[in-house]
Amino acid sequence: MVDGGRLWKRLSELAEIGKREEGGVARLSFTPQERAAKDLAASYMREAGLAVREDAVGNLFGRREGRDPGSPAVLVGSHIDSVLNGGDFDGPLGVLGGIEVLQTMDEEGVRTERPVEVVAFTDEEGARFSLGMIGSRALAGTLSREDLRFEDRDGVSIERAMRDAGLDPGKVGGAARPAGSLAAYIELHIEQGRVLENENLPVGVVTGIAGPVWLRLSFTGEAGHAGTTPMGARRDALAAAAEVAGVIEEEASGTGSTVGTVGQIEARPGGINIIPGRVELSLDLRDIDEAVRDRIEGRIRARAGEVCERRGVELEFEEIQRLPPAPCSEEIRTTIAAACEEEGIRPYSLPSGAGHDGMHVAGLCPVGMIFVRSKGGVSHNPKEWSSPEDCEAGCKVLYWTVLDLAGRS
Ligand code: HGY
Ligand code: MN
Ligand code: MN
Repeated sequence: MVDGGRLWKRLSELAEIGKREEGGVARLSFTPQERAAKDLAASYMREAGLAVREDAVGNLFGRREGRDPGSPAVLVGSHIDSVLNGGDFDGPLGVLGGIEVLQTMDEEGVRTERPVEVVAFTDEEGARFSLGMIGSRALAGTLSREDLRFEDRDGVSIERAMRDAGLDPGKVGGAARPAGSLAAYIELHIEQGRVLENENLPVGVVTGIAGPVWLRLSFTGEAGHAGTTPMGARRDALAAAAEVAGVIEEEASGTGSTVGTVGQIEARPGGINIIPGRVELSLDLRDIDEAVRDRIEGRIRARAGEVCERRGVELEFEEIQRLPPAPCSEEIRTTIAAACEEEGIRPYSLPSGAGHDGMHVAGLCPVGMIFVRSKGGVSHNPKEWSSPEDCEAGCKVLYWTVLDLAGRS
């Protein structure tokens, strides 16, 4: 059966890569830290006896053949890139858990009908280029050359970062997997919420993944002298943005299921004695119900327009991404629930507020997710933590699920 000690040791080793002095990890896509993390994961894949390869966008795969090598593969995976101040589990648990399952199968001589692959997707978080899920988009064949124009804070585009990492952006189309080539995708991930902790459960069955809309709001007022411009004669872009941020919080709080976040704000010219003339603000708006999300988005757009009209500030919206909520496969949910019972765990279903690569892989095959309890629900924070026991429990549920999906022979 899976070796929870080996999984925990590998989680700890991977967590050292990109470790920041102030705590947390930073492994942004196409950086030396992410490269080192992929090299370490590749070494674990080889220890597990897997055939290791990388595709045109840097997705790292480990493959174990089945009795019927031509049959659609079961794909297990997650990501090892992180947010700017990430924790040790968001992503790595799913990649290392998948490797642990395949290594266990190899050590126990388990044969399956289908091939099984484990993947570490490139740039799930979008922390560097504000797009995200580049690897799973490419796998699903939905990553366009246009998408590669997104730039990081230093003005480096995805395209340039790929070239610097030795990849050819012109070949990203080659990463697409043909329809029918995958039988199922299953991801083990930390919950990043408090539901399982409140239910006193180590593991949960994910029902679906909330759909995010990411927008960039640009406010254009008029820069001016902080000392000589009367309050009534200003077109202060930052004061307008601040009022709109309050509107976002108020509207998103109104439904009980929607979440709205302003994660980035930039005021220019940025002098202490200059009234800001331009402000850019990000909006991350999500709901498991697309109609509710889009209704709230409409209300935010309307009210933001009124605020800016009153203040004499121009407002532009740029859409960065818009993804529908992704329901998990009923059949895979049933399989995961049976695996939970196999481990003596009460099956418990819950939605995912966080986005995951499965939202894109869902375009190719049925997807399922297994959640592991997060302490205090904390994530995207160095304090993110799940216990060794819960990680092992999640990996055991993943093991039974993969055996069922891959057809143990
Ligand atoms: O943004 C998300 O929900 C995920 O952590 N990438
Ligand atoms: Mn994640
Ligand atoms: Mn994350």
